[in-house]
Amino acid sequence: MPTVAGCSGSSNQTPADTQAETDTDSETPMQQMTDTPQTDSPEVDPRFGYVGSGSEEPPVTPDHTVNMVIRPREDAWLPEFYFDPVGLAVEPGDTVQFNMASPHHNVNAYHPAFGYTQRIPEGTPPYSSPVMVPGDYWLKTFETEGVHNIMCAPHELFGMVGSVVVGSPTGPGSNPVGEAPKPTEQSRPPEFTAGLVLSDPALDPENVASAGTVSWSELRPESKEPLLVPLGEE
Ligand SMILES: [Cu+2]
Repeated sequence: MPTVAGCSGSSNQTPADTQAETDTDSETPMQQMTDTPQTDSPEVDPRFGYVGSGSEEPPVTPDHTVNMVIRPREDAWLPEFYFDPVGLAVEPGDTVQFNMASPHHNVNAYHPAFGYTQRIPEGTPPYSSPVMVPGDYWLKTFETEGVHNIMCAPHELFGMVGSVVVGSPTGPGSNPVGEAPKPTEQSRPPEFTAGLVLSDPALDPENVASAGTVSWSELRPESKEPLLVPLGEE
C-alpha cells in the first residue's frame, strides 16, 4: 500500500522572486512586488498562480470561486476534506479564486512532475500553490482547454480532489481514473477516496461541462467514503 503523500517540501514563491536584478536592498519586498514588468497577465503565474492573504484585494477579478473545506462527519473519525464546488466549468482564460476556508490546503495539478498520472491537458505546466492558511486565497488562470483534475496534496487520499473543465471535456483528465500510467512515467493514478470522488457520475466531464458547477453535496455518499484507517483500527 502506498504511503500517504506528505506535503511536498516546495518553497514556491511568487514571480516577484525572479526580479532580484534591482539591487535596491532597502525598500520592502512588497514594494518591489508592485513593480513587476508589464506583460499581458503578470500577476497570475502559469505555474505558481497568485497567493493573496487576508483582505488583500485580488490583482485580477476572479471569474469563479471555490472554497476549500474541512467538515466533521457524524459517522466516521475522519472529517470530509473537499473543494466546493468540486466540479466547475470555465472558459479558457478564466481565473478561479480558491479560498482557504480551513487550514493546511493547497491546489495541485495531477501531473507526472508531481508523481501522478497526467490528468490535465498535454502541454500544461505542472502548476501548484503553496500550502496555505485560513483566510488566504489562491488565483489560478486556466488557459489550456480540456479537463483539469486537481487535488489538495495533503488531503488527496482523503478525497480532496476536483475537476475543472476548461472549454471542452477532453484530454487525459477525461479518461477513467484507473488508467495505467505511461511506461515512462513514475506516477500513480488517483487512489483511495480520490479515485472514488473523481469517478462519481456527477463529475463526469460531460456532466460538469453542461452543469457548470457541481457541488460537493451532489456527489453520492459512497463516493465520499473514507478508505484509510488510523493505526490500531481495522
Ligand atoms: Cu486539503
